[in-house]
Amino acid sequence: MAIRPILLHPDPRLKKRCEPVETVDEEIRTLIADMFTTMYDAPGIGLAAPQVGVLRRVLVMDCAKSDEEDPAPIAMVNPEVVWESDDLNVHEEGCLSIPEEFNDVERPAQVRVAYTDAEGTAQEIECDGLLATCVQHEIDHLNGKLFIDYLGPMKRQMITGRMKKRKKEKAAAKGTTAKA
Ligand code: K1U
Ligand code: ZN
Repeated sequence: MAIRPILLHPDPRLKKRCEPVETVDEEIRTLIADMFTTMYDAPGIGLAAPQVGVLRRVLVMDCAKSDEEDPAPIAMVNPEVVWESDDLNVHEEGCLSIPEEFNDVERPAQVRVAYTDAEGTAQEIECDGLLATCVQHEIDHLNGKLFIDYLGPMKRQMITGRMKKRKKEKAAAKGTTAKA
């Protein structure tokens, strides 16, 4: 189980719609295992495949509330929101591809998601609270959408400007050139 590098915004791969997975095979199971390792190492509560440069419809999450609570890992292949509530919820969101930036985002408070699990079995789950926020954030990644796309253009441009600067500084420290 390997830690894979997480792509940082702006990167054209984070703006692409990802391709569905046809068969949950060993390659997909290795991707899922690596994504859990990468997410826990970051640390984060979710991670989508495009964030590690793989443009397939795969995500992982663990929204367990605290270190005292048992881990609650969930891997989803080809997730689809099949129902969403009319009532909305505002939650502060962060993103491992946009570190150190946090903003409130309004989304449906509850969603029902159909997906295939790591064994290739069809599943359906009803999500609310942080899990509902997180699963919608991760499914957005699979459609090339970032949480900053919900913000006004001024806020979005400010965050993108700060990220470009940080990427340049990081690349300079490593002696490489920042892409995008
Ligand atoms: O998709 C991602 O970039 C992961 C992101 C998921 C997310 C967080 C908050 C609201 C919606 C979606 C993160 O995990 S950011 C890091 C984070 O939230 C966190 C990190 C350590 C402990 C607890 C939370
Ligand atoms: Zn994210």
